[in-house]
Amino acid sequence: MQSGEKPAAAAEVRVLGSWASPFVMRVMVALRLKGVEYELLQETMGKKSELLLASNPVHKKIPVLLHRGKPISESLVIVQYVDEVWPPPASILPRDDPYAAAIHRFWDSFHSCFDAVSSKDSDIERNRPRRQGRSVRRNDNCSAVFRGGIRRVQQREVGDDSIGYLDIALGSHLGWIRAVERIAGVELLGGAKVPNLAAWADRFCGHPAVVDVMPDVDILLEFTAKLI
Ligand SMILES: N[C@@H](CCC(=O)N[C@@H](CS)C(=O)NCC(=O)O)C(=O)O
Repeated sequence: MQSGEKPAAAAEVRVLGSWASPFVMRVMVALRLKGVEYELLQETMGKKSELLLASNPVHKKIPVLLHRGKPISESLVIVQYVDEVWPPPASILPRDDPYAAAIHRFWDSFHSCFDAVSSKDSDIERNRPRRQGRSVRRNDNCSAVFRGGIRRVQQREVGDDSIGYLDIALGSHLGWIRAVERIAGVELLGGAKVPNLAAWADRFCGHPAVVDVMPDVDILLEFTAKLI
């Protein structure tokens, strides 16, 4: 259990996941924003528990949210479920503005480009140094996509440090993006190159709902080294 994780009362809310997964992180951040207590059931890398196979028989992937025993899969589906089940004041998607909510959902559809960087089949994770630079360059246009998405979330009022759906969808990848920067020796989110984006990333990582679950880069690097 990561520091800060709270055991749920009678395990009403459980998350099948792993501390290192950006998709699981989305769920943990959403629950924390809402102040919902949950229990994280750590899945072991390379193995799938009976509970996971029974709860997500279609994709067999984490995260799965178990709410009073009922399973829900797909991180962003879970984030929207959490937003609907647990009431404001913390709202994840704009409640009274369907257009703004649609824009958030539009931008989240680009998250898949980050999967290419962090998936276990990527050149980076398979430690193919000559191809790593190419992989990162190919994925550098991700930061352009990222900027587009973040521009949308930055249209909130000055001084409003709240985080919402798109922050969660994109920001949960920041730990791995920083790990990739270190592995490949490139700067994707550097303050000199993309100052607004870097400021957003720092703000997201420092948010009380995020700070205890955002994995430390050194620990992610150790974790990656064990995989390859
Ligand atoms: N689209 C899924 C992606 C989930 C995903 O890729 N989870 C990874 C862990 S980061 C997983 O369970 N991998 C195991 C596998 O692919 O068998 C979501 O958003 O929940």
